[in-house]
Formats: sequence, structure tokens, C-alpha cells
Amino acid sequence: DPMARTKFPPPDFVVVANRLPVDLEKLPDGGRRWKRSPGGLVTALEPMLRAREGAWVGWPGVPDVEVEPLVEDGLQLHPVNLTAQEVEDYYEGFSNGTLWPLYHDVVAPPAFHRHWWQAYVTVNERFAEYTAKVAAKGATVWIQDYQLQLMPGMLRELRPDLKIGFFLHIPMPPVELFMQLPWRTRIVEGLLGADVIGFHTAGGVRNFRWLATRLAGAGTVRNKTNEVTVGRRTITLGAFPISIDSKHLDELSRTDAVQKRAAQIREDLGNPSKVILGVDRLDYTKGIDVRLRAFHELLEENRVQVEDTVMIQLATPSRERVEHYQKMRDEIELAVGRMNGEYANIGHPAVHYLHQSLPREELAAFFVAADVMLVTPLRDGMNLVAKEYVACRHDLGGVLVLSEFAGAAVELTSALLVNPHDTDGVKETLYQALTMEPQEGRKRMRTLRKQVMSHDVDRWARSFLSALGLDT
Ligand code: GDG
Repeated sequence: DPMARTKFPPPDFVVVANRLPVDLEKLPDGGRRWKRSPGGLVTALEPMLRAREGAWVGWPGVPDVEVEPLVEDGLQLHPVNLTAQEVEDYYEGFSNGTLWPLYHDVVAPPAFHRHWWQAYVTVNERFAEYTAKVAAKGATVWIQDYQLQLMPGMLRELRPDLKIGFFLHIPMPPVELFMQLPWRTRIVEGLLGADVIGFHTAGGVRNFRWLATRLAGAGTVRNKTNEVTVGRRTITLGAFPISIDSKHLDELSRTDAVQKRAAQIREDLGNPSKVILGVDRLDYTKGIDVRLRAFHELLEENRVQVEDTVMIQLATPSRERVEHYQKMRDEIELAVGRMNGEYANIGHPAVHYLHQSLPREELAAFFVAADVMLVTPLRDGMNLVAKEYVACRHDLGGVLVLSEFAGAAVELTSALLVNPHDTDGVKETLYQALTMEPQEGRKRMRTLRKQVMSHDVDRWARSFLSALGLDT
């Protein structure tokens, strides 16, 4: 019993996610230490978690270690243990080898393995049982993302007194694709255990609503697109587009250090007239190949030259043990090598490619330095990078090229929107971005900034939690 071992007061607000906001690190001498992993979600939820008796339940990132719960500045952290085999089957397997590609329009083929599913059920049960023991009577529990879709139903069985919210950070896929999943009904029923189910877009709400009525016999409520009923329960569905800590990033981008670093980057590049930037986790959904192809063709057609137009692709290492990821890394690196082989001059590569994770301030400097930001996912729940670029451009400089297939396209309509499947379209739009009149660019950026600066991640969290009936 996690609470019996501690002197913590039972929390009345609990966030549950696959990962804790801290990582457990193994030191060379065999010891361990905690390292903070500041993500957007943590930043958004931390103040609310601290303001009440808040707790976070999640995996600490290292398999096969039983660690005691701990308190960090008033925030309770509750580590759920996973075995190495569970990491392989539940996390790398079912979450990232089945659900991730299936929910991203099967841009890579999803694998369906019964032992992966079994591990997914087991781990979801463990999270539910753990949370059931931790949460105070009548507490609010907010479950995050696709790794834990069975948990709302399991938790409700154990603790009908709780208020349960669920938010899906990736797209809710088209019905025809979701129907491939052998365990489709179990997943939908699991989600329907929540009181509020949130998606990034109205499209996600529509897809889920149809699946709920078709697979789980949910009733629809007349004239209400955002409610379904199951037995005597009413479940609210909603579109809650996630965002970033806009103000913080805006301030960071204005600092001397970031501005100087941005100038330095441009100088290191040989002061080209145009810098094109891509920033992604190295993932096959992000369309990195799409933008390389577009730039490659512009070079081929001699419409741009490496002496004055350079491309930077920052690709953060990700899910390196999953097969699709190893394959796509090879493909990207082959494409980059080809382009440089064919078009670079000594001292002037066509593409600068970094397979590294960079500090936040460094990332901000790249955003400030870039004339054109290419965000071309084949499918993306939201895409925070697009919003981060906008937040860094108080100078109203820079042009954002954004895929229609990113959730962010719903809000960022003043970006240059592209269909990432249309190579000619992406190429012409990239060229348009490179040659855009500054005045038009500023006008577009001003509109984009109005949206991003006024809709930050704090607003996102509050609007979800208020739908759940929590007073924020
Ligand atoms: C999922 C959904 C949805 C990237 N490289 C570095 C670095 N990053 C940061 C970015 C950004 C974050 O990682 C990536 O967020 P995205 O939204 O772009 O994409 P996913 O990781 O796929 O996130 C997505 C999101 O969840 C939230 O709901 O928007 O659709 O797929 O913040 O800046 N950060 C640092 N160094 C790097 O090298 N420090």
C-alpha cells in the first residue's frame, strides 16, 4: 500500500501519466538519483498540483526498480514499477508499435500482437490499482494519453467516488482505421470510464463519438455533439487544443543570451540570406523526408543555392529500440548524405543535420535564427514546435509552413498550410516562404502570435479541468 508507507495526506488532485515528471537515473557507481524532466505538461500542471494536495503517478523511466514515493516541493511523486519485459511489450510494443502508428493514419503499419496487448492490460491495471490506493475520497484524477486508455474504466470500477478525466495527446483516428484494432471495443469502453474525455480537435471528438455509439452501445444526446450516455452516466467529450508556456518562451527569446546566440548561429552558417529550420523528435509521422525532398528539388531546379540558403534539421533521438524508428533514421540520414554529396561546397553543406537533444535556450536561439520554419507532419495530434516558433518571434520575422494534418492547423490558419503528401505543393510553398514580402510575413506572424500568446497551456489545463468540474 503506497500510502501506508508514507506520511502524505491523501491527494485530492492526481495526474497520471506513463512517465513521472522526473527521471530516475542510474549512476556509474550503481547509485541512483532523480533528474527533473521539464515538459510542457509539468509546467502547466505544477502550479495547480502544488496549490492543492497534488500527486503525480507514473513510471520513473528505469525498469525493474521499486522506489518509494517522494515529495518534491509539495508535489507527491508516486513511481509505478515496470519490468524490462513490460517496457518491451506494453511501452515499446503495444503503445509505440501498435497504437502510435494506428492512431497516426497507419503511416507505418501497426503490429498486432496478443502478448503486447496482454502486457498493456496488466500495466493499465497496475496503474489503476495504484491510483485507487493513493487518491483521497472524491478526488479528481486526470489520466494522460494513449498508454493508459484502459485505466479510466478500471479505476472507476475500483473507485466510483472519483472524478475521472482523460486527455488523448495524439489524434483519435478515422473510424475505418480504428476498426482494425482487435481490441477496439475494450479500448473504447476503457475510455468511457472517464467523466470527461478530451481531444485536441473537433475531428477527434467526432471520431470517438461514432466509435462509442457503434462499439460500446453509448447513447447520443439529442442536439448535443459533446455528450454521450452509458447507462445512467453522461460523459462529456471535448476539443481542448493543448498549447505551450507562451509567455515564458516569449521572454526567453527576448533575452540577450538567446538573441546573441541566434546571431552567432547565422554567422557560423556563413551569414546566408535564408535559413530553413525543422525541429522534431525523429519520428516517421513528422514528415522529415517530405521537407528534405522539397528542398532537394529546389536545389536540383537551381531555384535556390547552398551559398545563400541553408537548411537545418534538428532531430531529437527517440524510441531507438523500436524497429520502424531505426529504419527511418537510416532513410533520413541517407537522404541528407545524398543532398550534401550532390549540392554542398566545402564549407557550405546543403543540410545541417543534428541527431541530438539540445537545451531549451539553444532551441529558442534556432527559432529566432530561422527565416522559414518547416513543420510538415503526415499526422500530428497538435505539434507544439509550430507554436513555439511563433512564441519566439516577437520581431514578427519568420514564416511558418505548417501541415494541414497537424492539430495546430486548426488554430494557426495564418501559417502557409500545406498537404505533406503533395511534394509539388510543399516545394512551391517553401519557395513562396523563401520569397515572401516582409510585410506579408509580418502580417501573418502578428495574427499567429495573437492566437498563441492568448491561448497558452495554462488556459488549456484550466478549460479541461473546469469541464471536469474542478474549480481552478
Ligand atoms: C505529442 C504529440 C502533441 C524537441 N527537440 C528538442 C526538444 N523538443 C521539444 C519541442 C516540443 C516537444 O519536444 C515536441 O512536442 P510536439 O508537440 O512537437 O511532438 P510530440 O513529442 O510528438 O508530442 C503532439 C504533444 O504530444 C502535446 O500534446 O502536440 O502532437 O505527438 O516542445 O520543443 N526540447 C529540447 N531539446 C530538443 O532537442 N529541450
